[in-house]
Amino acid sequence: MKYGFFEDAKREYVITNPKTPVKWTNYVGTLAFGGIVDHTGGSLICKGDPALNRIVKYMPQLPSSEFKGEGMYIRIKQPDGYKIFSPFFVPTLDHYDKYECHVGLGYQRIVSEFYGIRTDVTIFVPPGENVVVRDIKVTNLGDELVELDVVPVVEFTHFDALKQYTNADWVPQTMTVDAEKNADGTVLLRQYAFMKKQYENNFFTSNVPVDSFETDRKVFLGDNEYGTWANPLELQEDHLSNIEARRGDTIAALLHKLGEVAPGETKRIVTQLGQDEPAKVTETSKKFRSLEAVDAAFAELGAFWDEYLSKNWIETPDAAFNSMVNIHNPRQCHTTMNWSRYLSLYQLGLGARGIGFRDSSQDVMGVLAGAPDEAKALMRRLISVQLPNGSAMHQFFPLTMEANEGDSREEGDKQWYGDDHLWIVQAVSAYVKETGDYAFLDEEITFYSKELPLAEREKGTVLEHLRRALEFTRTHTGKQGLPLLGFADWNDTVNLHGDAESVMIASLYGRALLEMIDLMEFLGDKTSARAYRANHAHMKKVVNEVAWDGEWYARYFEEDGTPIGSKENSEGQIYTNAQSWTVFSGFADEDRALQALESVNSKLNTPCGIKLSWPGYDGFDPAKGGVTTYPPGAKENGGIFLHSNPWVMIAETMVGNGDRAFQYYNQINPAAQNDTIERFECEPYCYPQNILGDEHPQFGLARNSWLSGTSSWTYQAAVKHILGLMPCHQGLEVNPCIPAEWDGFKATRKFRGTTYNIEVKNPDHVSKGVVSVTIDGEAIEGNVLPVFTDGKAHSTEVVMGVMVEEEQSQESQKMVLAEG
Ligand code: IFM
Repeated sequence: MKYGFFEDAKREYVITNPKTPVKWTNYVGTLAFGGIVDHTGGSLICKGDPALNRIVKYMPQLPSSEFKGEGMYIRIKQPDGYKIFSPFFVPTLDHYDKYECHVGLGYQRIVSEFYGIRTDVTIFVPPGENVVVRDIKVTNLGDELVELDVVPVVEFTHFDALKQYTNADWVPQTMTVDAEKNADGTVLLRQYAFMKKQYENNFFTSNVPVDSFETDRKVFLGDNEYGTWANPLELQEDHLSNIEARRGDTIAALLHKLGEVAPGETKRIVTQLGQDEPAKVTETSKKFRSLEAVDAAFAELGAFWDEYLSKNWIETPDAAFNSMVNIHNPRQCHTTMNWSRYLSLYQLGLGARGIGFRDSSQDVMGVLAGAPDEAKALMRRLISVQLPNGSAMHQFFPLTMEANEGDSREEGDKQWYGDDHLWIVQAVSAYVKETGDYAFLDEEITFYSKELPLAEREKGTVLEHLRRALEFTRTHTGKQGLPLLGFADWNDTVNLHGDAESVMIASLYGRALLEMIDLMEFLGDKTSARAYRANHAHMKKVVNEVAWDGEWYARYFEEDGTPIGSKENSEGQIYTNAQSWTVFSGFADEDRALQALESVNSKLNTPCGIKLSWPGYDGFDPAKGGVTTYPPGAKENGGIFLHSNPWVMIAETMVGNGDRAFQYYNQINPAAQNDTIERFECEPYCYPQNILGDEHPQFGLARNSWLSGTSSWTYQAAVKHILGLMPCHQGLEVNPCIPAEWDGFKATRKFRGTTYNIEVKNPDHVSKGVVSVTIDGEAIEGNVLPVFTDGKAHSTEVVMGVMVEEEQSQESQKMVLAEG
């Protein structure tokens, strides 16, 4: 790999060349406290809400060579002054002998060698704490004594992130830093916007004596800021100014004089950047001055990931698949569950965004095995912004739980998204299947109201919330009988006016109904099961009568009945989601499913992934909305919108095409981008949201890494559908759909307290079909592993093979489960 390599044994990706095509990032901490650290040490840290409580000024739009948020300088004393360099390469850009950024699970470790000095810095948020720790070790690799100074620096932002960018004079007029010198020589710098003085203070401190400090960027850079971050003029002085800034661009720089460092000798400094109530800051800042506390916290972080990843471990013949499924993909799922679409180098994180109802409902499904409690807590918050009529607010701010409808609309347009509420049905269903926590369905949660205070809001059980979600869609249909689009569905950018209708919402509704039928039958509520089955059959009929276009399903209908995503259209003739979801919902019978998926393959697939639609709209059309603001091939306008790719993989497994499902998996696997990384540009260890499609001159260029529903769905496609380890109400179903050439695979799956050591054998080289299952040597009926209460590990052998006719027909019946 040109820029680095995977080191699976340490669960890291190691970047060895700092000049990556764009900044490659990692996440530390959680939304409660944490943020992004880039591969050259820059950081963007927030507490609780990136828009409303941002700590560090990270400007992604500045060139990659610029100082962003946080950095560090090392000075080597020389007879004629100081040799100054950044061990993070940026912003001084010196020649390095070694550069390694270890992208770890919840930590970033940067190891570099410049001018005979090795610097090894581990950056992480101790679990549950409101500080970022930078554990800095500096080693003299040379043969002679060197006199070294270490100067870590943070640049603060106004807490209201958007206000900082407005450049209003009153922002710098409020920014303040106070300094406290401790008896042991350590220094604590407190920073706040004036109105936060009594409420929350940011702080920056270290665990060793400080020679001097700086808090005013203008003084640090020098020469009226004609000094630069690449060469801060104040660093040529023996001491920093010790100024406590009372306005302006506030920073925190601590000059540590390490004195003489002998050959081979290492010195260690720990810095903390945190936030707390003013009265607690002094006490809080003491905790990680202790090296033992730092080491223990880092071990605790590792233990969290050990536990999280231990729920599902696989060994297949494909190393890149193993690496993604065992480490990087579940890790990304945890990150998306945490941050929703709120903070990355590409997501807004500034103004009215918050946590997305649709997005987070999908994210939840990616973490259920490893983090069920976190998932449940997030679902409670999501459900609490569902409206009494069953639809949902589009997003909410996590600090205030204030919810809103999302993007602004033109007068007369609908105020709701047609799909949001349906995703939570799938999320809750997946949660109870994974955990067996059926009591959650009885938990009472309020419905949202803008007008009523919390105590006066209507309450309903979780199950009631799900029922109302389905009822909203059942009762909001248009002339064709399909669900109304509202302002938009999953595709935010197709904004049709009036009573437009959506085939994707119909299919989402169909899938949600299948989940409810299954649940009702398991709970013994036959009446509800029957009613939901009738609703499913009805919508299936409508979709097949109205939306089948000959070789694929149309995607939308305008109010006057004009189809979109039909061969009648010259642009936007075919849309991926109308094909995958009609299969996933059980609406497409086998012939149509195969035909629709063939059309996806022939019209939408590229070597870089499946496009969302084709051909792209070539010019702005207010009647279609946002999709036409992009050039053809970009984002939702015929770009390779990765989120939609796993849905096709899933659909392919449902028709038994394991080879194609795996081909689709591989072509978007970022870990397999070795040869194309120069055009791909993004991180190889996480999925991006989009890749430019083949109608665009920069076909293959990826953007918007990390926070994408691609993560949860690709993980689900891989584990539940390709490997076929599918939680169901009765136990763990094993029904793989793999490349026929595989001899099989092994998996360790911890499910509802039982550990299954599973070996799947594929002697006949089929893609799908289970002919026998044994547990601890005993054959069982069917392919659902029962839940054991003995807490022991159970070894399971699954043999794949050609199914006899009767078994096959049972299998295809499952595909259209609702008909049963
Ligand atoms: O489905 C949306 C998501 O909610 C936000 N990002 C874009 C996707 C497709 O429009």
